[in-house]
This record gives sequence, structure tokens and C-alpha cells, in this order.
Amino acid sequence: MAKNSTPKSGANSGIATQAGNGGETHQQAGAGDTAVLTTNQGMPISDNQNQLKSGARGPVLLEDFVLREKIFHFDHERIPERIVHARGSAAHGYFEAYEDLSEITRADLFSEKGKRTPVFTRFSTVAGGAGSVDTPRDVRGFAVKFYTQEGNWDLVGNNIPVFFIQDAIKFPDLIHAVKMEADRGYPQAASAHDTFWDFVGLMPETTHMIMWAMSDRTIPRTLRHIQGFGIHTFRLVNAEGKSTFVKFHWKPKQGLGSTLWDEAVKIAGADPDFQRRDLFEAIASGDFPEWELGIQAFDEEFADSLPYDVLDSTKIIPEELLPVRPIGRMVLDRNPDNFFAETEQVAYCPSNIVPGVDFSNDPLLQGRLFSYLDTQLKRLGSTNFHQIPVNAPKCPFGNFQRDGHMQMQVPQGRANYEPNSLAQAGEEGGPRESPSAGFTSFAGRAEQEEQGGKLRIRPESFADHYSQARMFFRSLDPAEQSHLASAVVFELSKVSLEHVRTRVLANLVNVDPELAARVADGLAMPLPKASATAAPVQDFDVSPALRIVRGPLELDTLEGKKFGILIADGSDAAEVKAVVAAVSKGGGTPFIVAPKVGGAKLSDGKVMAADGQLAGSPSVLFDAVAVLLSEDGCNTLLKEGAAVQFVMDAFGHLKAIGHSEAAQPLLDKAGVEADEGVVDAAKFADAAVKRYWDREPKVRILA
Ligand code: HDE
Repeated sequence: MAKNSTPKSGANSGIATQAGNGGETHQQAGAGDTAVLTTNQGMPISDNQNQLKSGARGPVLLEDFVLREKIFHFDHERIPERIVHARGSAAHGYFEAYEDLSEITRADLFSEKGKRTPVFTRFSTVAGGAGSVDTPRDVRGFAVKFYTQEGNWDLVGNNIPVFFIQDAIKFPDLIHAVKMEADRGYPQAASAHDTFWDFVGLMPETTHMIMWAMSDRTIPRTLRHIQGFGIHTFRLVNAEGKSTFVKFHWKPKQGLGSTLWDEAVKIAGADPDFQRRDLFEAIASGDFPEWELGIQAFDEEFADSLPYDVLDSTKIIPEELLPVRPIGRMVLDRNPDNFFAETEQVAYCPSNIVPGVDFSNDPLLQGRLFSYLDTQLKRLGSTNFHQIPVNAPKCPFGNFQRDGHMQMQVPQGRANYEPNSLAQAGEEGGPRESPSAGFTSFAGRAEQEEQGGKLRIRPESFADHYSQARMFFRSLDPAEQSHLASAVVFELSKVSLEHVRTRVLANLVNVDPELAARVADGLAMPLPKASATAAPVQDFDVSPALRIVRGPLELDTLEGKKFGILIADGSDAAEVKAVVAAVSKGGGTPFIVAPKVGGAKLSDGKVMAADGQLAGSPSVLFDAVAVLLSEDGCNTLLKEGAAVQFVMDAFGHLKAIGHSEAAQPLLDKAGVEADEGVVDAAKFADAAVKRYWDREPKVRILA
């Protein structure tokens, strides 16, 4: 048996320095290639290739502590994944305040115009495991940790402004119902199954959120194109102790964008990491995603005037009724250095608030205040999880809490209790409470206490489960309404229990009889009578702000988007260069696709390298495509299924297609019909700024 060579120095040791309180969380690499590979005890390692054996071909010795330490550590690399929101992607950045908000909050991050506060933001899907794909139909988590100068504030929201349930006690039921079914362990990351819809049908309070979940919101184009919401009503409290109710909104400067269901499904196969990759690559290339933070601020009187309860997380306050006031922006400008250390170990807790921010009595929020802290102990294994660099405050912090698993701090002196008078003896006495600067809970209204007594009760004001669901559906663009109806048909078609489908249909009649009829027709099932309601269903004014398609945040732009340019041998060099230049000029990213990754020889005799091979770069990965082929190139690709599919999917997914004249036979073979989104190569950049929603009836039968 050949003996392996034995390199004498280890590569890139990645020695970490522990960040102190308030220090930079960046993990510093050691001295790079020249540093010596060591054990965790710091002992230099001479051979990282071979175990210690008794003789060249003999058994391994128990004495090999180098091997044992390495394997021991490896065996314990995984920690429990999050029970929900397991799959996530995150980035560092900053929040910048637009103005001094001290009139309504004493929170330090809003105290002056231009003030910057570091943030760490994690986006996630909810139902799937950590290794699931990025593009299932699912809600996206939108969690922001603000490292303020008075402690960490975690705004742990979603990309949808309402939630499935009103009371935290139903959360385990909801999550059990949506996750993989208990006996069979599937489906992974999918709500289209019996148990989820069984729960939904029996819990009409889910109806409003179901409308959102079945809309295009849950199949976003990228994580950069989602909105974020704090969902619950919170309080902002100023220095005088005056409280203002607020709802938090994050609006993407990139615009809102979605995929079509067929597209999302195909992306899952083509690139399971599509959204993670997109976020990472955008930030790495300097195209920093940005969101504007806004608030809907209101007082008790306004709250009391609404026909629904602001403590009910299944309700929104339409922007048309109460505009969103922009108060700052968040820019994500740095990728994590290490996925596990940061993205996996970050521990958000809605209970992490700062002076100037406070909770409302929303019963869903109240339950969350307990759950997250509890979950971190299980996941991270120690009450000292706050000392992990990504979780540690960036302001000074200290108290008399001591010891515990994995204590990283080395407190000095004897003062581990309070009060103490050690300072009088010249010793360090430790920190003290601050009645003036410290956090004080908002006292609340006297009436709230008067409602007292210990009650397990759902207030009357939470009883209307349908009016806002109706408002949401009726606010959508017709294209989105069709997608929503088709999504419900799709999901219910995967439900094998007929009585469950019927019950959901009966609930849908309350939302909108026409929607219910469309879904029933799509299922080829009779339309049942409306289910009983606990409160009369009202017709609220529609809210166009809720649309994606043709809505206020749908941007016609090349910026932040990626465009696939299909070339082959013989493609016109000038034409290819012109398209690349036009896309780049508009802020888009051109991506050259060729049958072979080494590239293609263009008409000028030069080889243009490809960014991706055709088989691995289907058009679902792009926002629009250009097909720039010579006659010969086109003839060759007519026999290549991936090329035909490239064009067919782009057309079916309502994308612009720019093409050379010679590429026409490929378009014909792919069934492309002429419309305003199918253009000459020269006009591609203009056409590629948007999707062609009007094309949809030509390519798809929707409910
Ligand atoms: Fe969560 N949720 N949740 N949730 N949630 C978790 O905390 C929970 C709810 C949200 O990127 C867990 O650290 C309960 C609403 C996000 O790390 C857990 C209830 C909203 C994330 C938990 C809710 C969210 C979580 C799992 C009902 C939107 C991921 C691991 C009262 C406003 C954060 C963890 C990240 C994560 C519990 C409802 C958003 C188990 C009990 C409503 C974005 O603690």
C-alpha cells in the first residue's frame, strides 16, 4: 500500500479570536497559510493526513488524541435546527434613522437624523427543515437584530402582515399540522396536505392569512424583493412615558416581486439554494439590498374607532386608512463570515426590546415573549447564548448573573450579588440599576386591569374572521386573484380527505362567493353552503396597496435583476455585446448561457466565456432572456431539449424574450407567440424591465 505524503504545515488555520463585549464580531483568521495547524489545546500538529497506527497496515491506537479530538468535535457539529424557520439566510448591515423621533420614542436608534445602528437580519422559510429548498410556497421570516446603544432590539417579523392564529396556545397545533405528517415524514416544506388543511378548515381565524399564503406573496422572486412586517401592534414610548401604538413595515427599495408557481417549482429543481445564493451574490457584488422602515402610528382613540381589534394579529390596518410613515432605512452590506457561527447561532427573541419600545397585549405576541428565550436554551445549549458574538450586545453590558454552561466571560472580584458595599472597601462593587435611564414597562390603562379576573377567553372583538380576508382578495389585481384561486385548487387537490375540502370551501363562501365557486369548479366539486360565522361579514373598502401585480411596489426596472443571454457558436458578436451593455447600463446583471461552459466562438472568431452551461442554467433562474443565435447555432439547438425548454419556460413565465432574427425557428418550436414582450435583440433591455401578465391566459388555464 502506498504511503501518503505528509505535508509539514497546515493550511489556513482559521484561528479565531474571541470578541469582547461591544467588540467587532468579525472572526479574525490567524496568520493565514503560514500559521501552524494545532489541536484545540494549541499543540502543533505534524500530520493531518494519517491516523496513528500500530505498524504501516496495523490497527489504530486509542492513544491517537489528535484523531480523537478531531472526530469528537466533528461528531457534535450539528445542533438542533429551529423547529420553525429552520432554513434561513442572513446578512449584516446598518439601520439609518431619517429623523429625530424623540417626540414618540426615547429609543436611542431613533434619536437623531442620520444615526446608524448595526443590524443582523435573517430571512427564512417556515415549514421546511434546514436542508429544504428555498422556493416552496411558504411565509418568509424577516427577523432584524438592532445592536442599539441601549441593548439589542429584535424585531422578529414575517413577509406577511397577519398571522394564522390569534392566541399563542394554538401555535404548536398549527405547526404540527403544517409540518411533515407524523406517521409518514412527508411532505417536506409544503402546506398542500391533509393535516394542514384539516386545521385550516376547523380554525376560521386562519382564513385571512390563508388568503395571503395562497397569494403570490409566498412565492417571492428573491429575498430582496419581499416586504417585512412586525405584525403585532407594538408601543413606542417617549421620555415622558407617553405611549403610541405602532405597526412596523419594511418596504423593499428593490420593489416587490414574485414568481409563478410553475417557476417556483422548477427553480427548486434547478437551484435549491436560489434565494440564498441570490442574497449572497448581490451583497458580494456590492448591490446592497435596502428596505425602508415605516410605522403606522396611532392612539387608543383611533384603535377604538376601528371595526376590529388592533390586538388581533389576524388583522391589518389598511395603509389607505392610516399611511405608513417612513422613519429610516436598512442596508444589508456584509455577508456573514461563517454560516454556522452567525446565521445558525443567531438567537432572536421578541422579548429583546429597548427603552422606548414596548409590547401590546396582543395574545400572540405575549406567548412569543416566553417561547423564544426557551427555544434558544434547547438549540444553543446554554443560558450564556447571549455571549456568542452574533448575539452579544455591541454596547457595554454587565450584571450579577454568573456561571452556567460555556461561560465565556471571566468576571473579576467578589461582587456577584447586589446590594453590596464592597466599593467602600476599595473593591469593585459592580453595576447598579438606573431608575432614570433604565427600561420601565408602560403602565397600561386602568380599564385593562379592570377587565381582570383570570380568564381563558377569546374576546368578542376577535370574532370576525372573514371581512379582512374578503378585503384582501378583492384588493388584488385580477392576475393575482387567479393565482390565488389556482393555488387553493392546487393545495386542496392534494388533500385526500373530501370532508376537509368541503369544509374549506364552505369557509371560502364567506370570503367571496365567486372565489369559492372558482375553487369548487377547479376541484370539480359541488359548492357547499357558507359555514356559520361568529360575526357578520363586512364589506370594507379595498386596499390597492396590498397588490404586488400592478401595485405600488412593483417596479419596472432592470436594477437588481439577472438576465440570461443564450449564445452558441456563430452568434453575432456585436449583437451580444450590445445586449450585455444595455442590460448592464440599466443596472441589471447579464449572465451568459452557452451549450458549453467554456463558451462559444462568436462571429468575430473570438471565444466568449459562459457564466453557466445551458443544461444547468434554465431560464427560471432569470428575470428575462435574450436568445442570440446564428442560423447554424439555432439549427443545432433545435435538437437540444434544454434550449427549447429555456425559451418555452421564459414565455410561459411571462418574461420578456429578446432574440436575433436567426433564432426565430427556436421560438417557433417553443410555441412562442408574438406579443409586446417578444422583441428584437436591440429592444431587449427596454422590454426586460417587467413581466407580461396579459400573456398569461394564452399559456395557462387558471381557476
Ligand atoms: Fe416564531 N418562533 N413563533 N413567529 N418566528 C421561532 O424561535 C413562536 C410567530 C418568527 O431567523 C422560534 O429561534 C410562537 C409570529 C421568525 O431565527 C420559536 C409563536 C411571527 C422566526 C418560535 C410564533 C414569527 C421565528 C423557532 C406563536 C411573525 C425565525 C426558533 C405565539 C411576527 C427567527 C427560534 C430566526 C422563530 C415560536 C409566531 C416569526 C419556536 C410560540 C406571529 C421570523 O421560538
